Amino acid sequence: SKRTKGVTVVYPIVYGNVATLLPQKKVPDSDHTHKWTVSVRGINGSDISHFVKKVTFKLHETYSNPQRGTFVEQPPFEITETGWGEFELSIKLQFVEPGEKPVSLYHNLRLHPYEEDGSISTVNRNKPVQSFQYDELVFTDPSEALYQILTQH
Ligand code: SLL
Repeated sequence: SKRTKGVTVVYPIVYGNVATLLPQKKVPDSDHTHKWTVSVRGINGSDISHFVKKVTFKLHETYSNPQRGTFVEQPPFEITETGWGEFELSIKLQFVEPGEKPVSLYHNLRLHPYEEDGSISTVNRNKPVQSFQYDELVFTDPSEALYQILTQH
């Protein structure tokens, strides 16, 4: 639909991961040590599907092809995998208005409980690890339809 003029809408989001240590030998014939979930949400876990149509999670090249670029078209926008290492993944958001440019976010997947000096904590080894960041999506002159969607929630 028609674009607004001179309008900026800022929408707060939270994205990141939780990770837990797998019980040993949980994934047969693999060296996977952790189970993790990467997600993107609104503040306080709120749903963003009123304006987000599709989220594509792009994983490290050590993941096999079908898993490497996984897209999600329904909330919750998250994926759960197992693995052995940390890496930077991208999270691409596509919006319900096709004219609105996709936005890519980058997250460093975290599996290990780090101490302040950067070493891996052994005492906290069995506790779930969380790494989330707050960010803002900035829409400049969104379509009038998207403007309505973003501001009526
Ligand atoms: C590292 N630079 O060496 C990082 C890369 C990649 C982690 C970590 C693959 C799992 C699978 C996986 O966990 N990759 O093979 O399905 O630490």
